[in-house]
Amino acid sequence: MKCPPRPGRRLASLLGAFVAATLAVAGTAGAQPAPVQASTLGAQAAQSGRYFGTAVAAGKLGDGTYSALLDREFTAVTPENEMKWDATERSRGSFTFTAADRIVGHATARGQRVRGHTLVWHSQLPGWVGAITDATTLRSVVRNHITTELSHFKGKIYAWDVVNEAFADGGSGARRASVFQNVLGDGYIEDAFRTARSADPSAKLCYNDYNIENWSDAKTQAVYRMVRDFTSRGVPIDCVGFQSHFGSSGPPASFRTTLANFAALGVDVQITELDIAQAPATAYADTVKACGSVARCAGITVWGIRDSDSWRSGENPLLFDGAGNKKAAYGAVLTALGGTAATTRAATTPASAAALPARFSWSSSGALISPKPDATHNIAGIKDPSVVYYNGKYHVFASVASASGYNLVYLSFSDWSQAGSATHHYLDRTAIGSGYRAAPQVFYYAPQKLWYLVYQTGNASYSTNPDISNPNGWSAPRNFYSSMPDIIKQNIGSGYWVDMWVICDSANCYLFSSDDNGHLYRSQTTVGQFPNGFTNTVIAAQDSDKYALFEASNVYKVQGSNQYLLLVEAIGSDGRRYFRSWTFGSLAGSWSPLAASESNPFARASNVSFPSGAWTKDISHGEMIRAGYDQTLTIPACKLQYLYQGLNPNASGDYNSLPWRLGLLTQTNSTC
Ligand code: G2I
Repeated sequence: MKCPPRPGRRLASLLGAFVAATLAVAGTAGAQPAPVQASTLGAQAAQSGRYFGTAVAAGKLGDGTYSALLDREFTAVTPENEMKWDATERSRGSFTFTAADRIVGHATARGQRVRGHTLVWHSQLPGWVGAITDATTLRSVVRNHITTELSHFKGKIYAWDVVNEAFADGGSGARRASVFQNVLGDGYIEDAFRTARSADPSAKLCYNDYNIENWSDAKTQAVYRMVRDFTSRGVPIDCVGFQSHFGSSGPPASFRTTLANFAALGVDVQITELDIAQAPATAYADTVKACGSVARCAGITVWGIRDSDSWRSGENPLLFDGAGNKKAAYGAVLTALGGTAATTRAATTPASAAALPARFSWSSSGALISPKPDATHNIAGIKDPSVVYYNGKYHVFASVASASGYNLVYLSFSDWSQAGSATHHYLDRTAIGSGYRAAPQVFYYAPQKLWYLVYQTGNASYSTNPDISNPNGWSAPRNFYSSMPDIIKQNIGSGYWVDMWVICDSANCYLFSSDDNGHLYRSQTTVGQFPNGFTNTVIAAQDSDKYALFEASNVYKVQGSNQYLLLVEAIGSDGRRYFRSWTFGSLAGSWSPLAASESNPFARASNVSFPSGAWTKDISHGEMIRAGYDQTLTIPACKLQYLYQGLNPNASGDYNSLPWRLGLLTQTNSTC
């Protein structure tokens, strides 16, 4: 929301004499009691919401030392060989799951998660599969293998390694030659993920590989490009497994960066087969810390329990010696398992199903971000946030407002508990300049490798920056339109042209805007022409009650589905701000109501619980925490989070001087 001021339905509360409002900040995040160190790997990892797992061999479950360590220390298991193709479908159509069932039964009886390993892999593949030369036959064989195996274990598997080691070693970044690659071509990986999602929609679906831990390696980059392509096109992938078979020097220095960069694509990351030659304590600790510093690093699996259980037993690479004694690396791991809280947001939603529920409920943080006035910025409110999670950090852009006008601010932080202490960079000190700038929207425009900041200046404007973390890198404002499109002039009445929003599919980019007069507009250009060429402006949605379709629209792609989500801010019968929602199948398509009424809102004070007394009754202009950060504006289908502006309910006075603060909603009725 923006300047200039205007009365809404909240005349009574907003137009009274200005009262200097003191905002009672309720329950700001942080300040949690220090956790007590647990005495086992699994319990310690659980303190930050992560699992700590091991590879398990069915044949060793009868070994008392082995199973005692397994049951005591680990909260997840991966069958080391028992779910592989040569163990499960030795001849075509004839499936055996006996050994795998033993492991799954042992784990589920003890509440341990199971990682399914692995469905499509060039190794440990029976000869009859490798001998297939006909694509139609092989495709149906692969689909049948995946579907049969996933159906057998349905509901029991936390995450599947759907495709394993599909990329070649060395500097080529090419796919590895295999019967799958050679006969089916690149599309086999995507097909495997789609088949897996249909067979067990409740399991996370991972791509798993080794030598992808060093960020600059060609193999890492190639896998990253594939995952980015998958997430941008809605191919169902939820996680990437980094096997992490390390030499004695441990993980590469860039490992944390690699994990963070993959996580920023909107997938979980997992360390799936960790072992380190000679098991140096610091190398293990470094690996664990890399995971602990990335919120979406869901857990760590070591590839075996005792050195004698290891596939590289000559290198003594594990946490227990052959007799089952803890090695030095064990203590280092236990200590390093502190780490920031894990958040896993991956969608596990079948592409065909309705991805979002028809009702929503939320819990809110207290006010997390407040203005930080300085000598030259006298600021009353911080508003209209846009946010992306990129490179291990949340990057927030927002309007800063006072009676003298609007400009923009930027802050970044790695965890919401640090949001309040982040430095505020005022963008009027950059080439963006002073004067009226408000309601920013940020995204990475992948085709040009540039960040875009879209905002309103009276026109729809934008700046670009090659580095989102450099506030001084933004270019001077440029306009998307030469002037206000005619259709807006004809319909705006006494409203204001506000809240520009860009989203692209693979062919076109769309620019949405509102007029505070009941109309949502949409213009269009091609991905190739963007940011130029926005034409064909149409009314995308309208309401004869302008307060019911007021402003602050967000449009998102829902990950793993064919749905788009539209949110529009409305002013309720009580004068308070809230959001209505609609879905649609294409960006230029027509909308169907989702949670679109005051009694069934997307987000309104009535479906939000607050920490200790509602610090706001308005749920106003904000941004979803996205699954990625590019121009497709992809959001997860589950566990939604929404950064919004709220306000002390007792505040009143000049609209531009109201003390808006930013808080975070977290969905509480997610079904996945
Ligand atoms: O190679 C290390 C790992 C790399 N990533 C994928 C993992 O699945 C892989 O695990 C290893 C197992 O730890 C070994 O136990 O995969 C090997 C096969 O590539 C496994 O070795 C096999 C032997 O080659 C077979 O001769 C043996 O029958 O283990 C089998 C069962 O003991």
